[in-house]
Amino acid sequence: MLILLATFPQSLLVPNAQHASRATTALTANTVQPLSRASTVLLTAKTAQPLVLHAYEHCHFTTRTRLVLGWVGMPFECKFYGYGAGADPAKCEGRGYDPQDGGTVPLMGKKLCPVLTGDEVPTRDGLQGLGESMEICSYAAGISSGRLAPATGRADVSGWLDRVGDTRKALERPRLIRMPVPDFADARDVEYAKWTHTRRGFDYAEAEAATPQLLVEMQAGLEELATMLRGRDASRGGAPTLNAWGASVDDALVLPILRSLTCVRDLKWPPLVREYVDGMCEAAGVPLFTEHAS
Ligand SMILES: N[C@@H](CCC(=O)N[C@@H](CS)C(=O)NCC(=O)O)C(=O)O
Repeated sequence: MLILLATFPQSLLVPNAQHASRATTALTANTVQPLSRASTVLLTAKTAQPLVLHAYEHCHFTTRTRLVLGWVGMPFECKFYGYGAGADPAKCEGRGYDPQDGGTVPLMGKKLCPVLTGDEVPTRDGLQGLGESMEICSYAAGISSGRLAPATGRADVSGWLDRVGDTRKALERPRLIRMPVPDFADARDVEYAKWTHTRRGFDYAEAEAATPQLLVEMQAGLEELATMLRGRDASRGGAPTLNAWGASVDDALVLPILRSLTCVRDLKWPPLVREYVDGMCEAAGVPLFTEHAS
């Protein structure tokens, strides 16, 4: 009699201990199969692979998905890429590297994060993962037992995001590329990032030189945001939230911006807004850039 036992330690399925509660739902076991008259049995265990979020650490869209997956308690691993990996130097004026097999190119045919992969994740058009941050968020909230309210479409939220857009980009872009993150570990990653923005008219030196004025503008924006926080989420450490009923997708639109702004050393935060970014990011297990702010 031959018995093959396949075991799958929980630690392999649950890289992030805080998401352990949903780990077992990913594990399915086959029943014992008789293989021959000699009553040889093969006992196998089949397990779904853990969800993998293909990610850039600095990317707002990726952060949005990390927040939502974290809040709803979905177990996943992040796989980070160099920002220039998968960009084709022939199409990017010499910037980028590994255009055939870098980044998410083998999964999606192009370099773009975030992408969610896993046995159960719905894909289409022959792609190997689910792209688009809002689709990933909707999928996670839709299949999870974790609670997350949908977006409200609040006009003050979209208006605020629009109004602070230029200011926060000018503050965060020169600083994010200095963060010790996998995205910018290689000089070619930084070069690619700078190229993508400068060719659209962004000036890194000008932005850094304008820091004092940008800080004034951004601090006014944060003061305004403080007046838009209407509630707290008791199930997520009592952290402040945009809506009275607790965390919602509205928060997943605003918090990635605030998280990026933690790379700006001299930015003064209204206490409520700082509590918001600290508490809600911690509830999702998303680290801030504060330690390396410049
Ligand atoms: N609509 C997409 C946008 C994702 C996106 O723009 N991701 C950026 C990183 S922040 C990217 O991968 N860009 C590829 C590049 O710049 O080379 C989503 O919401 O997921």
